[in-house]
Amino acid sequence: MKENFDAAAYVAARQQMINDALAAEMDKATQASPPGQGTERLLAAMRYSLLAGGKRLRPLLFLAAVESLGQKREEELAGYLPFACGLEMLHTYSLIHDDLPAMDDDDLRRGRPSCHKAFDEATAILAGDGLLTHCFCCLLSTPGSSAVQVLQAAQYFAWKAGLGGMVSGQALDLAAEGQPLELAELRKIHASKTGALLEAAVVCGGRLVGSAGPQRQALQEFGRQFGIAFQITDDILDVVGDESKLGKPVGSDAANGKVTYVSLLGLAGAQAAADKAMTAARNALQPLGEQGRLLSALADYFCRRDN
Ligand code: GRG
Repeated sequence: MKENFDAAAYVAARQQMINDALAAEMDKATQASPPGQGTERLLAAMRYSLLAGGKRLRPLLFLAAVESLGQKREEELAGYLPFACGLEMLHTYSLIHDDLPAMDDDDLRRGRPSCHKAFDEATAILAGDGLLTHCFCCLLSTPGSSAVQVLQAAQYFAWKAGLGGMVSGQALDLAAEGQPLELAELRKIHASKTGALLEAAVVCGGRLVGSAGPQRQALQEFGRQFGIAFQITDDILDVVGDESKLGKPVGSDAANGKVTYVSLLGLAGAQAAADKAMTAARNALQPLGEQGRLLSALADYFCRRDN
């Protein structure tokens, strides 16, 4: 990584690469799907949510791990884009389902009507299902690494996205609704619901380029701590953020009576907790030396975000 590294320019270039790959993947899937009115509507809803912007944080972290730990040149990243696309598909499915009336019941996502508002509930459920399942078609078609490495990374990701992480976290969150929560319980919910995918994105990047042992542990701890800092920043932005930049209303956590880091710690306390987690994330990367600098710069960039 160069001394005068420009994080904003790096992120913009990688986001472009990821967006192009996602659009190409959806074109390919459209060509291969059985034609008809039903699939046209399903694919339109999948595209609507997937190609609606978003920070592309999980694929960015994944590619950064591949790039720095595997010492890959930019042109070699093409071999890892299917995996990156799969990560974003799974994340987008979780947002579509989370916005449904039976879950968080949110009308806005990524600056426009959420999927079930733009289409209808049944189509939004199917669009989520389509993205969740197509994620694994993408992950398993990653040509950059050996078949064994790809299988092991995909299995790890499936666990973290499901019972070992996000889906269980969502279940814990639903069960906690309306209950008084302690900080430790809140951390546990978010470590699964939000943190597990972020952690898995980094670890899978490392696994695909052969990182193991202490390297893998460093990535895991970095992902875990960054996940905490990211979630706290999300809670802070829900209080002090700008709706036009966030693409969703601010104040929704308080309006829905949600326990957050801000409601438990206050704004200053939440900021201090985010800073502490970021320091721990940077420290976790120390054993990687120069190879940890890109991930550290990305984490800093996204914890100073305004959306
Ligand atoms: C429905 C199984 C299921 C799970 C949903 C991730 C999740 C679980 C719900 C999202 C709720 C939420 C807003 C959590 C806060 C942190 C978070 C994951 C924010 C959204 O991720 P970003 O900021 O979104 O990366 P973009 O749009 O930039 O991709």
